[in-house]
Amino acid sequence: MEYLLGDLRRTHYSKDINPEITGEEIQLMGWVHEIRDLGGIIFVIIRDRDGLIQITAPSKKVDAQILDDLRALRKESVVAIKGTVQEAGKAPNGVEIIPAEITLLNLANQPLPMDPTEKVKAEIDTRLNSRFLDLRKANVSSIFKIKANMFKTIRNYFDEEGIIEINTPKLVASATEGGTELFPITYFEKEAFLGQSPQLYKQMMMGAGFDKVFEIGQIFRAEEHDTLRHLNEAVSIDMEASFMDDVDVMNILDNMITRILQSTKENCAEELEKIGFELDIPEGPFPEVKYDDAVDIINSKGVDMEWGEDLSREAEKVLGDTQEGFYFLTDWPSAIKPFYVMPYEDRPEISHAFDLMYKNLEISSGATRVHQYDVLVKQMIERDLNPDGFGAYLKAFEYGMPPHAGWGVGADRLAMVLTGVENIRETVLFPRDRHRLTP
Ligand code: AMO
Repeated sequence: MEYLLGDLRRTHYSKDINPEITGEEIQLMGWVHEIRDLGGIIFVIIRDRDGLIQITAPSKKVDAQILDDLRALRKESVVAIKGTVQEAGKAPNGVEIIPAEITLLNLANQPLPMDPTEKVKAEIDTRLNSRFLDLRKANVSSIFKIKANMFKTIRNYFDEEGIIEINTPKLVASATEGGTELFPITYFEKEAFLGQSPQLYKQMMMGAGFDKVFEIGQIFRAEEHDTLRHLNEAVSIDMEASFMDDVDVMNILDNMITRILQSTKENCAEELEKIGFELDIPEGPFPEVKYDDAVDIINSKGVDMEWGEDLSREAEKVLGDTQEGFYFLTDWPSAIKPFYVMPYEDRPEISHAFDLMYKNLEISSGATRVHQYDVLVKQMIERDLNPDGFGAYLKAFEYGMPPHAGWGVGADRLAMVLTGVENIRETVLFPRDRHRLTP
């Protein structure tokens, strides 16, 4: 029989129960991780968000009713357990609970669609299909604790730098990052799209006089390719700052990433241990490789690449192999960058655009932006875009737009670096890819 919560309230999380509180009566809430019935003694391991704790019920010491209640439990059921703390060297946290009252709050069906105790390894698809169970595993939930710390560090850093958080629309009327990657939707009688990037809005906020802004939000890309680093819905950390250029915002990005690496190491030591990952913190500013030089390096490694092309996957790999970790790839050809990127004055075929790479993974793109109306319209036309479709954006460039620069970081890709996972799906609670729209 299942009971309601009623007056039952947790007094301790598993992590707060230790030999120092021996003898105390506590109320614990959690999931049944494991049941071992040895006849004369029953062991039940209870799991909560932060860890495991052992319930020990010797038949000589506890009521027959308690023993019956424990025997009736099934794995992954939710229970409230009242009991007394006792030292136990071999148990988790060096303690065990002698139970006085068991309340079954929710009984789990059996068999389970997957084993959340890490004993049986499951394929990523099986895991994602039952993601709520998969997320009960300490190594899996650790990834999200590290990601939460990452966002907290970013918000603290931006706050210190006077960068204001904004939220911009995700239902939009035009493309920003190339038309082929757009998800069309029906917006009443009009056609609309899911936003690929807050690019146009963060730039308009420069025209609004907000000086420095950031946004952490969903971006949607109708990417056809099914890779370990692409999602159709990702989270982007976007920054834009007035009266700054590409070099200024690269410094901000470098500082932010370094802060995140340090804070992960400091605040998430336990989580890193649970996932078995050693995080390296690089010294000094990230090195810079100019696109011109990258082309030479890539060709010298036996991968053909013409000047003016985007890097192929092979090119990213061989270039990444020449680098220790993070590096900036700068001075990209203007023609393969979006219309809003500022070309060099003295060499307009290259632009003030950069990518931040981690080995062969692109983490961020950014640039000095075009802030002159005429240049912006010209660059749209050169890219076969109709300026009429960008009326609301262009208007902001006619009435006082400061020079500005910014970048966007793929939050899920950055989380891959922090946790060492190879598949981006591992860093997203409920990933959206070419084949997955549920759960
Ligand atoms: P870009 O298109 O390079 O630039 O995107 C910025 C960063 O977002 C991440 N990203 C993705 N992550 C997972 N799956 C995807 N499909 C995906 N697409 C992008 C990457 C990438 O580096 N407006 C510019 C940014 C700017 O200039 O401010 C933009 O969107 O890590």
